[in-house]
Amino acid sequence: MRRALLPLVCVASAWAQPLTSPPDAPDLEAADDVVHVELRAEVYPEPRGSFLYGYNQLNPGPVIRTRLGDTLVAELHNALDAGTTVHWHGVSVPWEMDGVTWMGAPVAAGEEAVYTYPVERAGTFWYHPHFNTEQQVDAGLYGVLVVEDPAEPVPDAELIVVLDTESEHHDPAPRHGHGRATSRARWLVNGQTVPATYQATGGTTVRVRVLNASNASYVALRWPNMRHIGGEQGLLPSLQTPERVVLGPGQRAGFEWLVGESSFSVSTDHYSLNGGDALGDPTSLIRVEVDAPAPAPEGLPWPFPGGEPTVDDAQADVVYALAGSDRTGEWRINGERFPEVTVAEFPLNQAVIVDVRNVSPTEHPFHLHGHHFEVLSVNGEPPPYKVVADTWNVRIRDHVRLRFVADNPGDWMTHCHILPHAGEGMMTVLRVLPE
Ligand SMILES: [Cu+2]
Repeated sequence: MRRALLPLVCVASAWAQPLTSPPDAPDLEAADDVVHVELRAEVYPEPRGSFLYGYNQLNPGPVIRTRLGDTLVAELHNALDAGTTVHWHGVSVPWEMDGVTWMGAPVAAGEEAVYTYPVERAGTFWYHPHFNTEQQVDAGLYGVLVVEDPAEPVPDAELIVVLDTESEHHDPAPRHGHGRATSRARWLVNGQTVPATYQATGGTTVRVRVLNASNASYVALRWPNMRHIGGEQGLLPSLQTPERVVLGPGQRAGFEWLVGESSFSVSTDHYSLNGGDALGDPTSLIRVEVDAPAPAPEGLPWPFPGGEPTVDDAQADVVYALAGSDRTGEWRINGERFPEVTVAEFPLNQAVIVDVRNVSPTEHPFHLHGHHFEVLSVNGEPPPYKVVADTWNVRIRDHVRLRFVADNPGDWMTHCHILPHAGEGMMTVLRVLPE
């Protein structure tokens, strides 16, 4: 009897395990301004949940935590049976560190590589392979990179939330059917099935950093009294209190929870990349339970930078038309299929206006490597506040104008972050010339 009971107890306690952030990667370097981490890309001996691969036997991979101005040294040990790379999504790294294989080869099975660069902007970034990306990210290779700004206040607690959907490897639907499946995605929070339970203490402030690491599914996050403080590239210009925040694949956001007397639920509306809201009750992702209820604190004094959206009516320097269809499974930028693409070239330090037009029947999170951009306008209207990002969701029929300073020489991928779309060719290259 006892014997039979034991496994049941284990299952029950695993089920009730409270939600925590993924662990930080240990810093192997004594120097204050260097963070040296190891990432071992491995096949799990047996698939873990729905994941086949992981960094350091973890899903999500470890959090790489740095401070503004640090130098990151990340050793990749490729223990997979396939080539891989590490791409640093949202970080303006030197081109050789970007982890793409447009002009080079991946890190072969059994080989090692060292990525090193200074971190020059605070924010919530992430890392993942950029080789066989659709398959390797889906299999579980990703983690969060935090760049802290010492000028920002320290909350009582921090929670890093990585959202992903159960692996699509076993999905019997054809590959280009992902778009239709997405509004019924089965979400995981830091690898746990939902709803996960987070224990918060009354009277405290929690800083929450959220990443959507899924291949092809959107979240439309909601909870009561939402306080949106951070974007992809540091703090927002001012505190925002939206009803909800939509995050497409690859996008991140930062929030502040002022924990008081009552528990609350973080949920997502069903959101289809075939056109936004979909039918059905919201899915609860996280149940925030309050122990020791106490009056909610005031918000922390975040050093919001302020600033209005930039006005720049200049003609676009490059136009990207996003086209394709679920029916054919063909996804193109300007009619071209990566890698047979026209490379747009720009002189160093030019301010570049990118005009993105979505003429397809699905939404596309548009991502630019090596730079951050400002959103000038969406369908002729400036955004409600200054938006600085590296990934922007271009809805069906949207016409978006983006502006960036081409200050990082190299050949930069620019692509849709719905990985099946990128894998089917929705990717191009933008070249910033050396001096
Ligand atoms: Cu797309």
